Order: sequence, then C-alpha cells, then structure tokens
Amino acid sequence: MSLSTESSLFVGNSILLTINMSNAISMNWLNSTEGESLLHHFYNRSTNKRRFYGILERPPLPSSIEEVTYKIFIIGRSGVGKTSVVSRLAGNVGYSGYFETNGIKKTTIYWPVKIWDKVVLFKLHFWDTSENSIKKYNHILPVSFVILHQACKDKVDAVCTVFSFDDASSFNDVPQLMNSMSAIAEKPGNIVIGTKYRAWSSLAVTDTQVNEFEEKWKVKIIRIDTHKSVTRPEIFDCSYQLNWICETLWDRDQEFISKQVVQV
Ligand SMILES: Nc1nc2c(ncn2[C@@H]2O[C@H](COP(=O)(O)OP(=O)(O)O)[C@@H](O)[C@H]2O)c(=O)[nH]1
Ligand SMILES: [Mg+2]
Repeated sequence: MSLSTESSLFVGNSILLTINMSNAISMNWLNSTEGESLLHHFYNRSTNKRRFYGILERPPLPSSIEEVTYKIFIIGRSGVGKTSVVSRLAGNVGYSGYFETNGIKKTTIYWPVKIWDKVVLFKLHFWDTSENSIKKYNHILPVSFVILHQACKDKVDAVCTVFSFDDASSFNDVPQLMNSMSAIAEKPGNIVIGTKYRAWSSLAVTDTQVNEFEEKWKVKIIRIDTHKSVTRPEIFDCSYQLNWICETLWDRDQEFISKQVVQV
C-alpha cells in the first residue's frame, strides 16, 4: 500500500484499536446520508453512469479524506471472466462482446469506504493480463514480455484469483494458482472471485464447496455475475464486491502493522 501524506499518522493511531480486526468496513455505508452525499463524485445521476477519472485526476473530495493506493494482480485461466470482472467493477454493465486481453491492461477504480468512523478513499489499480497473449508474443519480444509480466508482480498488494461458477476445474485450480504467487516478496493478500454466479440455480461449483474452501484457506469467495442486468444504479450492485476487496486489503495492512508493533 502507499499512503498519501498524513495517512500514516491516521493508520499509526489506529493500530492499537484495529489489530486483527475484521468487518472494519461498513458494508451499507453508501446508502447512508453521508455516503449519498459523496456519491456524486463517483456516479452521475443524470447519465446513470460511473464517473471515470484519468491518470492525473482524482475525485474532488474534501482534503480531510485519506487516500490509500493498492495494486491488485488478476490471475486465472483464460475465459473465466478476469477482464469482465474489472470492467464490471469499473462501472460497465452487460455484455460487450468477447475480446481476449492483449498484453497487460491497468484499470484504476476509486472507491470510498467507511472504516470505523473515518471515510477513506481507496485507489485500486487492477492489473489484468492473459497468459495466452504473453505466450503468443513471447517469441517476438521475449525480454520485454518477461519484464512486463514481472512488472505485474512487482510491489503487488493482493493477488485476485478468478474462477467461474460454471467451470469446476477453474475452481479446483484456485489453491494452486494462489500458491504459485506465494513467492512474491511482499506476501500479497489473497482475493478470490467467482464469476457467472446465479443465485437459486444449480452451478458446477456448489455452496458447500465454497464453504469448505473458505474454511480451509481462510479466504472469502466473492460472487459476481458481470452480465446481470441491474434495476438500480449499477454502483450499488457492485458495492458489496468492492467493499470486500477493500476489507481484504485493509485487514492485510492491519495484520502487517500489528506484526511490526509486536517486533518493536
Ligand atoms: N454470464 C456471464 N458471462 C460472463 C461473466 N464473466 C465473464 N463472462 C463471459 O465469459 C467470457 C470470457 O470473459 P473474459 O472476461 O474475457 O475472460 P478472461 O479471459 O478471463 O479475461 C466473455 O464472453 C464474457 O462475457 C459472468 O459473470 N456472467
Ligand atoms: Mg482477459
């Protein structure tokens, strides 16, 4: 994580209160009066679209609101929905045709959360790639692609493993995929997302399997259907998933800080 100025003081002051916490983030805060009052920075009511901020822009929130930045590397076999997940979390709804990701795509999503009594702005950099395109171009530009692929893993805060609820083998791959990233020096947190989830339907991956996985690996599985049509503003329909991603990142930081405190 990288913190904007003064954030470390805030984090520092919170250490003793928040060691080993969970559910620090208020899941329904966006619906509160305070949440609603900030919503216009993230969502445009008249066009019904998420607001997009370019590389040098950020939501014009009061300066008292802390900003924290994280890098998330997306992995998972081809076709499970990695690109669709990032696109959906960024505010795009529905199917827009299938295009295999070429090379590496970085998407930045701003997301406000309420942690205990503070509003914190999360700046999430999602790095999406495709093993196929790396293999495809490897023979042409071997060195640059190896370097590029390496860049995905550099200073990564969390690895997000994606599988599809329609494909049991993609789910069975998850522990191995998580393991394959365990050598990364920063010891990134683990986020797991299951796509093509349809409530009340029979799926290739069952709720029992999900519960067993969560129990065994101590990682929550975040369910999503990126194609689900929405009746309310789309931002409310993916707030649960974004809040969980932020919660995972935040908990990992608290755990890290608490270890430092114990060592001192
Ligand atoms: N119905 C449904 N289709 C999905 C979902 N996620 C991805 N897809 C479709 O699955 C295909 C592969 O998705 P894509 O995001 O390109 O996979 P990637 O190769 O892992 O990046 C595309 O046709 C998507 O539209 C989902 O949650 N629900
Ligand atoms: Mg892709």
